[in-house]
Amino acid sequence: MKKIITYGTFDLFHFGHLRLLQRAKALGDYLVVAVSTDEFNAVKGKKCTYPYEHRAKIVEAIKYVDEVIPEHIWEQKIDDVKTHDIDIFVMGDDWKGKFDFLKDYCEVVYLERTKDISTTQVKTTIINGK
Ligand code: C2G
Repeated sequence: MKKIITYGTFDLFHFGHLRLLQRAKALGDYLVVAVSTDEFNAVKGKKCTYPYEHRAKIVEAIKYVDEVIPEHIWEQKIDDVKTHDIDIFVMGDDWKGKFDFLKDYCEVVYLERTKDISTTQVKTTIINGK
């Protein structure tokens, strides 16, 4: 069984998130998603609309996702890859190169980011009412 892992905040879940998870799952048989906790998002400088519990439950409900774990710190990735026996680490290509150190432990794949959608854009659209 080929196991995949990816990480993210997944706030205000949108089509870009869905396409990332869909393409990540297509690379293997089992997809683990590490969802950033509210505390870790503060470290990332991200203010979430939805709390961790809600973001994790929404991601867990996505048919491509097999398991959700919390992302507490930047440094947990090597342990996660080992603990979950991961074959492929996947991120959107806005992170290209940032996690190449994981190549010592698993395959690293950066998938093209979906254009013209982001959590920030969703918020702006709602605020501006258009
Ligand atoms: N993404 C995408 N297309 C978009 C928006 C996001 O492919 N239009 C991808 C991102 O590249 C990322 C995933 O969806 O792989 C989750 O995006 P975010 O929730 O913004 O995650 P981020 O804040 O980048 O957290 O340790 C890694 C971090 O936790 C990543």
